Amino acid sequence: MTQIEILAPAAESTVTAHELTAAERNGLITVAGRLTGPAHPLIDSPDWLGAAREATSLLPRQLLGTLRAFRHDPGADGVLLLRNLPVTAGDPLPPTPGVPNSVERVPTTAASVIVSVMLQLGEVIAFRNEKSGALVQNVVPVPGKEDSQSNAGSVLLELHVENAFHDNRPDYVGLLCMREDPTGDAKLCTSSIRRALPLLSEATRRVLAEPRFLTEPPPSFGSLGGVRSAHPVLQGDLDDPNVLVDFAATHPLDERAKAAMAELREAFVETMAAHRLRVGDLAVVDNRVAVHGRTSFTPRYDGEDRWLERVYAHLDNRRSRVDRLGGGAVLN
Ligand SMILES: O=C(O)CCC(=O)C(=O)O
Ligand SMILES: [Fe+2]
Repeated sequence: MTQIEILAPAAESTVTAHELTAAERNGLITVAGRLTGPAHPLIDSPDWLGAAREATSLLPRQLLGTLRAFRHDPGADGVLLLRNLPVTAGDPLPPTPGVPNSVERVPTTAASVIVSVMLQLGEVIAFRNEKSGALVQNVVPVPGKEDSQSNAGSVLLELHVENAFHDNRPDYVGLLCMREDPTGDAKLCTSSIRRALPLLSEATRRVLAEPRFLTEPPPSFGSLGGVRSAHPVLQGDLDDPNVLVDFAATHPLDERAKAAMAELREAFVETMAAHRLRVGDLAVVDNRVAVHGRTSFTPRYDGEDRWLERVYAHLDNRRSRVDRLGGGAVLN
């Protein structure tokens, strides 16, 4: 889409949040304690990920139940909002990183928490051509990148399925708030196809279910992104389909397909939930059922800007084996 309209969410999120009790929060600090500290290997090493896989079964019982239920059915919104997660073990948070492609290599409380939670949903993965293949990535505004359609930008980030072009895109995207946007303007926006579908005409649904769309890889993937073939935007059972679209990277192949995509975007905007994430909020987006984006905001680059940590997970490690060199967690 060439013309990017304003995402102007009417109200705060109506997505049900699961707030951890003080005891559950302490339970998470204990789990993170098993994975943090100078004696531990770096996050991207097989040893650390193995330790995190062992630690994940020690998460508080109720949280395990909530995650299992979400995996079974992501609900009408396709988003799970967890609140009151620890992001430090009491020590002060460092300044928000302000450099391109910033990632977390040393296991911190926050990194241990988000990885332990995401490991309950699937296998934690990353992409070699994105943020150097690091499993825990920082989502921060970067000077000079203001206008980019990436998470380093601060202009409106269009609604998208994460890595929509990739055959083995993540099934879940976890975004943990480390520091709130001091201006309050930056909001994670999510829309689900389950809420949008009833707003679409029968004819539009049929067009969206045909292979009349092409999705480009982001420039960072270079030639390894490969040439992808035309795909439908709605996939599977048309009564409850999966969605595959990125409104900044998916191109309709004809006029009718273009109109159908525009109608879909309108339906998404109408049914959108906007989340002003607070410290310790973890939004998990089901990347088959929901799209996400972000409103525009004005960074200050003073170390106090909005800061999220992001981790991907997917469900079928065998399905993706062909893309994971050596059987590791990083996909080509
Ligand atoms: O900044 C946000 O709220 C979302 C950014 C995003 O789409 C991402 O990191 O995948
Ligand atoms: Fe995203």
